[in-house]
Amino acid sequence: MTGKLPRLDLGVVPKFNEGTWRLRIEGFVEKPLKLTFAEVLKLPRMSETADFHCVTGWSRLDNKWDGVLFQTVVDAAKLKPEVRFVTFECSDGYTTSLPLADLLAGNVMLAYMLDGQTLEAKHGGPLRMVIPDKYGYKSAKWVETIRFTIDEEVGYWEQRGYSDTADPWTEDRYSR
Ligand SMILES: Nc1nc2c(c(=O)[nH]1)N[C@H]1C(S)=C(S)[C@@H](COP(=O)(O)O)O[C@H]1N2
Ligand SMILES: [Mo]
Repeated sequence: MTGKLPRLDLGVVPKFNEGTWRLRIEGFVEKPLKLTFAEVLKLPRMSETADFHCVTGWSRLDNKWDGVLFQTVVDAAKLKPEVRFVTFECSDGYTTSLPLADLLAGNVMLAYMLDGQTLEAKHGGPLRMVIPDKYGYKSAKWVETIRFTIDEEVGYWEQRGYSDTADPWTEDRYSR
């Protein structure tokens, strides 16, 4: 357990330029979207307190996140019925993907605040995923593109041997 939220990423912290930043929602959707940060802030807002588990062993309890329920984005984009997976592309070049079904839980969100403050760049600001029931590497920081797909696009760590299901409760760390 660690007091402060430790940091783990590819070593680059992308700069946020609000003028050029867009959240792209694409793939098998009826309504592809390209949202400015201001438009993201106007979406219905939620907050939750969730623990965070990194596959390398540390956890940090009671992070308070503010942002948008992932289901809100799903509804806005109007998915085609054949969608089964979701890929997240981040501005540091990181990617990860999950089954759509894992993202419809009431605790899966896009976050732009942590513990009452604007989400710092080092923790994924301006916008990151928070998926409390998966290992940290599924919670993409600096999300830029959310793509709804039929087949899974295997992510960065998952290509390098980490479990694709990433369930911290069964200590499901590595792919078998
Ligand atoms: N874009 C991006 N997102 C990422 C990563 C990364 O390298 N790049 N690392 C992941 C891993 S392995 C973990 S444990 C968490 C760490 O989040 P934190 O740095 O805010 O603690 O971010 C995840 N999201
Ligand atoms: Mo991690």
